[in-house]
Amino acid sequence: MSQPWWKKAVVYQIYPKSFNDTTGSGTGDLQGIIEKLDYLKELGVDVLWLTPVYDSPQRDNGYDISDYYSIYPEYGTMADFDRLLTEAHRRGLKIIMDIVVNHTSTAHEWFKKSSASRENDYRDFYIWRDGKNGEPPTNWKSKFGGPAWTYDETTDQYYLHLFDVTQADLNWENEQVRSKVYEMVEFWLKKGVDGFRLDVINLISKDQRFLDDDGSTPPGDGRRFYTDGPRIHEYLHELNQRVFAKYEMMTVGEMSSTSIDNCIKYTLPDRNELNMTFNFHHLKVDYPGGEKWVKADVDFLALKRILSTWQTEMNQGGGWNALFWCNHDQPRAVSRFGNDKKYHQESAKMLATAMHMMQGTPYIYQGEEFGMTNPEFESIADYRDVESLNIYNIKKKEGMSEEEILAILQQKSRDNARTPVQWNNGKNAGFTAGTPWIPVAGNYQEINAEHALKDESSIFYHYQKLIQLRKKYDIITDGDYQLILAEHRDIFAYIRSSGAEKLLVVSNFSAEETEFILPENIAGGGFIASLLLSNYEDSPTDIQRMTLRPYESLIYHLI
Ligand code: TEU
Repeated sequence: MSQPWWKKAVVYQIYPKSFNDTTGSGTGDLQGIIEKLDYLKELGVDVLWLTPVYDSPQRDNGYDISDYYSIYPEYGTMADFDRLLTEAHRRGLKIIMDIVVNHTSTAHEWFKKSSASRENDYRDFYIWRDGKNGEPPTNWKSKFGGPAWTYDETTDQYYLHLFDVTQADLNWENEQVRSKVYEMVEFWLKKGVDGFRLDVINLISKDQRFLDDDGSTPPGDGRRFYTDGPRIHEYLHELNQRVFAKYEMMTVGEMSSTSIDNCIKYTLPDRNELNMTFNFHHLKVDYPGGEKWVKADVDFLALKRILSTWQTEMNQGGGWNALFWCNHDQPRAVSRFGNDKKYHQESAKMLATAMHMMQGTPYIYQGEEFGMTNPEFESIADYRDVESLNIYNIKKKEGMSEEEILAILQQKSRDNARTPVQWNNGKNAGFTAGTPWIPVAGNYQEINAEHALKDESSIFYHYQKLIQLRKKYDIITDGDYQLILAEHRDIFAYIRSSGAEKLLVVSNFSAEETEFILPENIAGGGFIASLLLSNYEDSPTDIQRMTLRPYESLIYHLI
């Protein structure tokens, strides 16, 4: 069965600000990406996802766009972008852009006009409402802390911002807004980009009654009262039919606090909305009661249950998952789910195997391919992220000690994934000749790309092999998924099956040895098992009963 190309593709996410600086500005740039294209080709990825490179005041590192049609000057020029696209395509690499159309920066021309008076052509480009007895229109909270409405004295109304106060939500009810967005999307497609990651796209439709949050949202589900809104599927289908349908391209929607039913609807091919979705439920298993800003351990059984539910239900529903452990908003995977000290290599490889052998399109976040870790910053002066700095100030006001807040940020801050890519053991890890916009992690002399490339047993080459397996075995793309040993407290194991062919993927998520016994209903299958990949040199070949070493992770082909 011929599958669309993006079902066999592997995507590499680039956060340009921290990727590679060629000017000495301390900020990464587009030329810096061009200089690493051969490295990415060597890894074997197919698509590069660039987080926003448009002009922006950089309050939220580009997710606050002030001009969709120009490049943020520190990253380079439109000519640099065109050259990057050409050089990537020349190497058979596709590029998808990050579009942020739930909101713009308040520095965008549209917002400047909209906020100038109550009566103008742009007023309804954003969401303005009267206050209630001197209070905001609803009790909604910004994702970055504080109220989601800000009062504007000039026009004596509040505007909505689900994120930072400088990120004003667009009013998608306004057909003019939708037309402007579709026009912009097509501008980039006509330049030759190969698709888009759509930022918090399930927030663009708001229930026009603007009801208060009544607290009924189940913990851990974040903001269900304003996600997957009443017209979301209508808007995505319109965007698809007006623009996407005319191009051979790929789309992935970032879905904040969403549901499986909606993600099946977003990605069912004949609904013509999106190709795949990111959901974050598996990345909230260390949010006790849904609360992110506390130090907490990972709930491993919940992690396995959630990953498996999304595998089976999206597969049965005809949907398609984006697979990922980390991105620019999440802590580094090996620090969060693995062991970034004693078992750094073994656990980073284990996480890669566990994620990449599932059904979906895998995403590798810059530096993940050689095991970059959380930086363990010890001072608030090292942090840059607007969300983290807001939370720091809020917790301080609430009386939390500096030490406790810093311990929480060390574990949960988005800056954990935003430190400069560690290219080598030279000054600033080879990221910049200048002063990096954010400190480099202290372990760059041991953990860097150059060192990984010289070590044939490195994490880099483990990722390279996983990508090669995906190209070779259709079962990874098409096979069904079945979790086994669901209650095992250390092992995450699953079976992929396609007819008589199976893959057995077994991962020890603990730092202790543990016993693996193949379940009866599989053991008697009369198959021959061949080991396809391991993260240890001498792994067992008899799969009936195995003693797994710390973070040992194995892929067997059963046929
Ligand atoms: O992220 C959406 C979002 O909710 C993030 O804030 C993230 O899930 C949260 O911080 C985890 O606690 C997207 C972008 O990926 C993020 O970088 C932007 O800050 C945000 O939207 C606003 O555009």
